[in-house]
Amino acid sequence: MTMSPHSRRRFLGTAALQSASALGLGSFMARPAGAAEIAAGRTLDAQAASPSQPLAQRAAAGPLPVVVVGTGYGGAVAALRLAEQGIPVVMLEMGQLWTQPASDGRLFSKTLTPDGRAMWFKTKTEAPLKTFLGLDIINKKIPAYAGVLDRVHLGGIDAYVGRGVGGGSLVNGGMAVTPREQDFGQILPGVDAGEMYAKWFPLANRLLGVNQVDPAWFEKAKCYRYARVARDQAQRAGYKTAFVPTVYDVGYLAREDLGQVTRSATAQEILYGNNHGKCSLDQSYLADAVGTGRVSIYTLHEVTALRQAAGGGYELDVRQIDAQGQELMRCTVRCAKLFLGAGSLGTSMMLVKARDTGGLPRLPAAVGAGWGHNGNVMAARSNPLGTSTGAIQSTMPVMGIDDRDHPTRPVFAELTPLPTGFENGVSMVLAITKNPERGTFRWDAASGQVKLDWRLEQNAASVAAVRSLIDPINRLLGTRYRTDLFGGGKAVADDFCYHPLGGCVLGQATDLLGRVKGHPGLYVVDGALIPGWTSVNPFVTITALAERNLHHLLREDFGVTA
Ligand code: FAE
Repeated sequence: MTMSPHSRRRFLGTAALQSASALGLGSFMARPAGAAEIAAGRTLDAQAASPSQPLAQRAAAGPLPVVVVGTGYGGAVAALRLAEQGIPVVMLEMGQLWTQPASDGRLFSKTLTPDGRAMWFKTKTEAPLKTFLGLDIINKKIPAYAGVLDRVHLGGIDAYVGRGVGGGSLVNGGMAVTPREQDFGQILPGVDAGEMYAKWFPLANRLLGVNQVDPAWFEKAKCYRYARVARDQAQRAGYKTAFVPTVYDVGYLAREDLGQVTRSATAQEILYGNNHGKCSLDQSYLADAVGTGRVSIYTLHEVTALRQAAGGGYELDVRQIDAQGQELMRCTVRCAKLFLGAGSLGTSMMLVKARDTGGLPRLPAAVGAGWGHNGNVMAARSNPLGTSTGAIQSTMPVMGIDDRDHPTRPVFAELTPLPTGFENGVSMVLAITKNPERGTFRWDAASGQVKLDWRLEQNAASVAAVRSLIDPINRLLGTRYRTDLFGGGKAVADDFCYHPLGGCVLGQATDLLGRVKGHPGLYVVDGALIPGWTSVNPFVTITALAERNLHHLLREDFGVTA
């Protein structure tokens, strides 16, 4: 058997990520293996992962060349591209590795019977839907544990984020949408669109494993009845619709629909993790990164503070916990170069704290500014009596109402399921609207925390936009908004978002490659760079931008010549 260098690396990295979890390693890297071993399939045993030296020991030996904080999209791209140039990388991730089933045979808990794996140290789940028919039957009590989904309360709005090796890729809806080229200039002014669409978007799509359902299959799939119903209604109201690409394996999904494989998307799984079918980052970029043999990942290691190191580079205070939240260790790590990939919230909050409490006092005022939520709002409608939306609904949306050409309120509204497992007659959307409002993170000395200045009223433009899209459908069909789902009688859910973006905006807090202004060796690589809106779901853009930035940074700051 011969393997290309890329498949060999992916194979080795996947094996290491799986066996690290089986061995219960909180820090690990791939054991370098010879081609003969790989060809013989012998790396898929428990030896494929080697425990990394404990972080405190490693830190005591001197400064590390590169630390990457966070293992989401931006962090994963940075780790892969640095490591394949021969640079050793330490990744610090506050969440767990999710690659080995627990004693019930599952990686993640079931959506309708969640346990501690569902959420990050909550004692009750906090799902986007609060009630059904006004009844408090959705959220369940769970033990506090280092689970995979967090809902961060930011005052005027809550934001959902993923916690674990793979960040948001572990919990997201897999919608992998490249923005239209004609919108790109408004999203990331200053970035060469020609280069992005010729090189970095195609590369990101390929490595993320983006695929699309076969339109003919979609027309007959049981699990997309809900989407066909909503699409047909939208088209009758005069709207355009479009297929939405996904990182869920559409071949697997087709077999689920036929009942041939273990169900995941068709068994309500999404927010608390998919046990099958989805190509999360631990199966793509992170597997490739770990497969280089140069990337160590330290899980349940949270960075709590940053500062300038005497004599150059950066110092990080790190806290290690166990999965029950018990503190195991604290240490300080020094590094020459620091890549922040902790997500819009994580990266922005870390930097604002560092600026305003003296760790990095010269950080620009633009750090913490320009936060937005991609105009995310959800809304649901009833359907005419007797309309079947299907008892089994795929959680992976693959169709959207495309009203991005509207002159005053562009909207892309993905048709999302309400996967209760029984006929519920609801049609729901996750809308991405263009909302000009922005929030700012600031240090609050009284609470000793970073807060986001964002008021609920700042969502008014998004609520108005989605209502203006859906009202005509309701008028046409004689249907109504469902006000029994989001709490407080709301027709449009405007108090949470899935797409926090910005806080360290490209070209404002950083230069046009993500270098933090005035701080050599400090880089932002994640959604914090995106100025609050991407016109579509953001992870493809975050990944492609990170690919572009790393390509140029390696040449300009790391002396890579090829
Ligand atoms: P992210 O993926 O959030 O990764 C950051 C990582 O850093 C996480 O693993 C954190 O645990 C870790 N971290 C944070 N702070 C620290 C610290 N102090 N120390 C150590 N580690 C830390 O960042 N986007 C789409 O494009 N399509 C979708 O269908 C979609 N659906 C979504 C559904 C849900 C429920 C959620 C939560 C998000 C969804 N998103 C979707 C958004 C998408 O997942 C998100 O934009 C990206 O994950 C952001 O990528 P980043 O690299 O910025």
